[in-house]
Amino acid sequence: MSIVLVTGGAGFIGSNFVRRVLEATDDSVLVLDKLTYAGNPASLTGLPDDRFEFVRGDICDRELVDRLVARADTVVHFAAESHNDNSLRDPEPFITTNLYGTFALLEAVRKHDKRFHHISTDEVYGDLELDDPERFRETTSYQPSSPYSASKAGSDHLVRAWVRSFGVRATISNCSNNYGPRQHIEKFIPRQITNIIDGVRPKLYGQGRNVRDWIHVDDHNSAVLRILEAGEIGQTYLIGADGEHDNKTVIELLLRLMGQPADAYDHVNDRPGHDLRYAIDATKLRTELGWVPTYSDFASGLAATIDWYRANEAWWRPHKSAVEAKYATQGQ
Ligand code: NAD
Ligand code: TDX
Repeated sequence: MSIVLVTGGAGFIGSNFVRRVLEATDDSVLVLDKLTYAGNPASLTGLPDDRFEFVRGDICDRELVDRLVARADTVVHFAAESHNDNSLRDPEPFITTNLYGTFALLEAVRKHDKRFHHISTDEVYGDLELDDPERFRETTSYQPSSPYSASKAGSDHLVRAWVRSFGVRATISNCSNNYGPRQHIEKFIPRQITNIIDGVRPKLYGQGRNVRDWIHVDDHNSAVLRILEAGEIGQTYLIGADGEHDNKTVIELLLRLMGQPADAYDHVNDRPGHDLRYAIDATKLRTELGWVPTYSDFASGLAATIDWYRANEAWWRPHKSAVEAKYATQGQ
């Protein structure tokens, strides 16, 4: 049995990862999370006391990070400022947390010689044309567009530099857009689900031709566990499940699944610099590590996600009005 330190474990993907580790392994989990607006303690209820510990703190706090890393066998680093729209309003926390916070963790795993896995995003590669036959691969050059994706790109470069210069035992994964339970309602899919529950028309940025490559959060996390088991130190693995859909199609599908007319949505102001298309080629992960996703049907994954938001209104309701008030100031 070993101890896994999970940064950002009260966030969307991190909290689902914590649950998966506790269910699928004998390991203990130590979460370090600052509980920003995006962290929700309600995502970590009902976990076994003898194998789970929560520490509220900042990944930029080097003394705290050093102490927690010393206790762990493996560090899985999810903590980040994660929302593009927020990074356009106020980039500073993205620079602090995503860059300096990753640096603080790297220095600690270097000192204590701990295995490190860095969670990153496909957005570091910029965007693709709609008709481009190429998809992102591990060899695609970095071309981030937003302050968020630039800060994640920088954090990936830090990890590679610490591997090469200091022999840190790290791997990186860059995943496409996740959906599933416990995703903050500022994000596209849960924002629209909770709008429809509230009788509010969903909001589509611009014409909605932008394509995202959707993957269920459990498939992302099964890939991360596989990389921890069998990934090669120093390597990057792209995670994706061939789930490309444009935003208009996703809104129409959500409306249909929730019993509404497919055209009952509003076009709102587009995101400045809005990336057109992301698409992942996960051949390396599939062939070298034998990973396969389990959610092959997007509509049924979405239906289960809708059920989760319907059944867990107490989880999201306290945040809804503040999220919508923020979007309203931007005509979104
Ligand atoms: P999230 O915003 O839901 O959660 C982030 C968590 O990190 C929150 O619990 C927050 O409190 C915590 N946090 C933020 N700043 C912190 C700090 N300074 N110290 C400690 N904790 C801090 O994000 P998410 O969607 O779960 O994303 C998790 C990771 O996965 C991020 O690194 C993100 O870049 C990456 N990622 C996300 C997606 C996606 O579709 N959501 C896709 C690919 C990669
Ligand atoms: O109300 C909305 N209407 C809309 O049309 C919102 C909130 C979004 N959108 C569009 C913008 C994007 O094209 O939907 C798409 C998805 O938007 P987000 O959920 O904000 O995700 P995205 O910007 O694609 O980034 C996500 O995937 C990659 C995560 O938030 C990142 O953390 C991850 O790195």
